[in-house]
Amino acid sequence: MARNMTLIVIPTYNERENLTRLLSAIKKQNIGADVLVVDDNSPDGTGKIARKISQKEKRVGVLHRKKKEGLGKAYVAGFKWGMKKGYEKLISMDADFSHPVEALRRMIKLCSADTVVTGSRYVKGGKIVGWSWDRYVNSSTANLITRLLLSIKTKDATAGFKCYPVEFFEKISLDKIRASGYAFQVEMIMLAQDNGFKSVETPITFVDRKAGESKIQGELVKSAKLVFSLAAEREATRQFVKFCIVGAINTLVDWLFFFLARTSLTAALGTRNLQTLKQIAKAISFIISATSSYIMNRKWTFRSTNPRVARELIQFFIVATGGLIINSLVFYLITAQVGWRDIFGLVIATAAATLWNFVLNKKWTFKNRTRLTLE
Ligand SMILES: Nc1nc2c(ncn2[C@@H]2O[C@H](COP(=O)(O)OP(=O)(O)O)[C@@H](O)[C@H]2O)c(=O)[nH]1
Ligand SMILES: [Mg+2]
Repeated sequence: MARNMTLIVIPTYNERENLTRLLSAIKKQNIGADVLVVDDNSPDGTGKIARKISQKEKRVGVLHRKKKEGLGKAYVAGFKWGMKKGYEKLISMDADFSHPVEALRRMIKLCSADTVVTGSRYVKGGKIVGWSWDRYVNSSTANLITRLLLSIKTKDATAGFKCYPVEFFEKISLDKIRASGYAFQVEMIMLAQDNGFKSVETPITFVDRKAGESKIQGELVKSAKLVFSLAAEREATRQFVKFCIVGAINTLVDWLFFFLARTSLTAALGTRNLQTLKQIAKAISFIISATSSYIMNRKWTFRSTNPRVARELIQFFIVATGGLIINSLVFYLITAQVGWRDIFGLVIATAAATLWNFVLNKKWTFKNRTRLTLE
């Protein structure tokens, strides 16, 4: 294989009907890139076909692997090979013509030392051809959930058609990649974002395969699990879950102390001023539950070591008061203005207040900790 700037890595598993045609379609593009086929010992003989072509074409190489270990592992092996050979840009591409060869030149051009390029289905101009309605819904929903869970900015987070600068592989460690299968693509774009690489998307028309079979069946659950565990490892997600647990516990604390205070107040002072006593009981339970919530969030959720506890506590109370106002305001708007049922008002108001409390406490009250969330 000639030393070249760009390497296109194509993992294959039973792609005999596609590979020969794809390799000549790439050749016709005249982009001067080399190609590495990574075959997992395909039972249909794709590996042998690849070997034959590579003997004729100096721009084509093959990596034969012993057994099917998944898309992610095949890519890791291919990228490592390419790094060792000194390529500057590395492309991931499927063997089934879903990724248009016409986009290759554009992607290589857009890719630079600090920019990862995605051939994207979900930006303006991007299209999907040949997918049934339900496959489209499944894929775009999975894409959306993945983006939300991992806060990925790239619109096509599950895209498999990408061009990476070698600097990206030098910065991350390919041995630390967790995904062996389809979640690999998600993990890669997440790593690019987390490591400060720019993400550029160029629209492509994704065409469903006409020959051979998709290998995605049975992979979906595995990939979803990995996305969830990646999300669970993100400090921001962990903090949010902890914050919600603290919130739930202290709602109970709030109720408990409200009843205790109301009972003892009415026992001592009688029920003549019941409304006033209730308000006092509510204030007492708010102070107690907010303080306990502050302690739990300081120690557990945000692990704050800020010595200025009084100041933190005051900030926490200001945020909590704001949360209460938002809670009642949203509830009022939803029920009285929009006219929805109380239960919807309750749910949306609680969600809005929780979000407000979380974001403000994270960015303001306990902000001395945010430094460490990049890990
Ligand atoms: N080497 C290798 N390639 C794989 C494996 N699983 C899928 N592929 C290849 O990865 C690409 C994408 O797979 P495909 O079945 O088209 O997935 P889909 O487009 O999501 O249905 C194709 O080129 C497959 O041949 C695997 O376990 N090992
Ligand atoms: Mg495919």
